[in-house]
Amino acid sequence: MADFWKKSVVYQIYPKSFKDSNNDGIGDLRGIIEKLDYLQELGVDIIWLNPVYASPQADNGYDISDYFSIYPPFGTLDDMKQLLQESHRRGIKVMMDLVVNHTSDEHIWFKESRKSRDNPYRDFYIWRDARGYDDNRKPIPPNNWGSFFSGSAWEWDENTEQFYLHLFSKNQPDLNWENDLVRRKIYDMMNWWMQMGVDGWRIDTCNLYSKQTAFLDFPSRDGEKYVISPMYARGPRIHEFLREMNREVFSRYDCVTVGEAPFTTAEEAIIYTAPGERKLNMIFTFEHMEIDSAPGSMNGKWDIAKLNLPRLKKVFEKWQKTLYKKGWNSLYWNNHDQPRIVSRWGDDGQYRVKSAKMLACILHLMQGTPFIYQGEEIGMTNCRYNLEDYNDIEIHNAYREIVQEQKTMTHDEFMEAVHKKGRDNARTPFQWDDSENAGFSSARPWLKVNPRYKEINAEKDRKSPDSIYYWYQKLIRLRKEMEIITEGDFNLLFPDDEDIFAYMRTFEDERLIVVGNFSGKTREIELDGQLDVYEILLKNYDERLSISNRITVKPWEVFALYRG
Ligand code: TEU
Ligand code: CA
Repeated sequence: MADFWKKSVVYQIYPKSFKDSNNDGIGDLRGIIEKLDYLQELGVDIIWLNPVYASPQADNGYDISDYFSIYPPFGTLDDMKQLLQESHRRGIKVMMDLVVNHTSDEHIWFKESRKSRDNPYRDFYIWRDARGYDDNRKPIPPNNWGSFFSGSAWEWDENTEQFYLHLFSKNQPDLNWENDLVRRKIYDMMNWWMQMGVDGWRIDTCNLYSKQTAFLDFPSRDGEKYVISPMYARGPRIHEFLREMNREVFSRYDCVTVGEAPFTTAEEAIIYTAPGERKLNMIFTFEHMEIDSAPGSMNGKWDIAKLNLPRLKKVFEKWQKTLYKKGWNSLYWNNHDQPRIVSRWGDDGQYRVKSAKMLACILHLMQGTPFIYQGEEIGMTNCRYNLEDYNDIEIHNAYREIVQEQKTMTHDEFMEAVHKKGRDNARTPFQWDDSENAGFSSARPWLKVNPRYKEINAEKDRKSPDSIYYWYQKLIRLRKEMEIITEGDFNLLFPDDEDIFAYMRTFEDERLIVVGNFSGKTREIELDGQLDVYEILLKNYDERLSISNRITVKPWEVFALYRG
């Protein structure tokens, strides 16, 4: 069915933390199969699986050593085939995670490539000579490019006396997309998975493949030794490559694609997602997720700014209006790289349920395809662990660089930032019930369970009609029932209000007004129009909501008014 993804809701599963079926402390494919009924009852249409391929797990699967086999603790190819079969039997499609900007350094291609300068696989990766040598005869990297995981984007290989490029960790060498054979092998691999029955792709760092092949320094700020530049995402051939990927793979199937596109603006998103461009169906933007990073800080995401709601609203307004009738938005608050939204911009204390519902409603009633990250539907929260409890390479590399080397943050300051923004906030085991390890496993999990699992778990939510779970179930259903949600336009209300996020959707004679309070304050608002013809579609307070032009909005309250 054309554009099925426009009325779909995607549920993102981080397999390592979803359900452990064989009690080794690691989530697995059979655990996901066990929970497909749960997902079917929630009403999700598509599952996005984070990488399940063979991997040494340096970056939890984003370092792939074999694209044609499953990471053994997750299961086997037969388990994957059964997961596809069982999902399809329930009317649920499955997207795989495509990680082809880089492989693991344990991939056979890289093992060969690093053997010698004239190895047939040498040109599968990006090798460059040292720019020179310092006084201690230490080789100097070819340029000042920085890794997203701290330090230089170049790693010296003693054996062949050259550097190789890695925009992420040194265990994730970048593939050379200029090499036609590399691209051919990637497309063949993708078609192999599509032939198995995979329904689409979440494309990791989809806009980083094309490099600035002159490999010149990027402009740097004072004291900035390594630069992570937006020019990473503006390589000269990126659109050619994505169009080629569409021609060689996507165009042959009725599939859904979403590209993770760091640095991309709303205007550029049209070039990635306009149907006529024949590239991707939608992209993940990072712009709204960077609102609470102090601008221009040398400590990047770890320098946290307070949420500026007017700025957040303007970002959403820009993406809604720019892509309207031109492209398509993905809609997300959470994923495996982001902290839990109810802790980040809601209230994970006394107003946890109300604020989680408010956040969900504001997101899901906009135009685009919503992505629910596992645990979001039951209001899972951030965790506060000690440094040694964390597993994430991004956290540990940043600690070494920021606290131990640059000393631009103290241990306590950095730990406070990890508790607020660390990726492992999203990666703690799913909280199924209040039994040991939250019902995730009877073995010690690979990452500690969030201690709040006794209070926050799926079993408890499914027993309570007013739970966040059933709120999400209703939002998912409304998307299928109400054309205004998928087709309507978007107009922001009260743009400068620092507490209230409100907007109007219009579709033919239909109107939808959504009002959310992003604060613990009680506020008064004035709504224009003849409100007595509106019905209350959703509200997160039990008390009767009297609809008039002057409305009192309670702490973390959200309501949606509809006129047919
Ligand atoms: O993330 C790409 C990316 O930009 C992130 O590294 C982001 O900058 C960072 O996580 C913000 O904290 C993708 C995957 O989603 C991520 O899990 C992988 O680590 C990364 O690519 C490398 O494959
Ligand atoms: Ca397991």
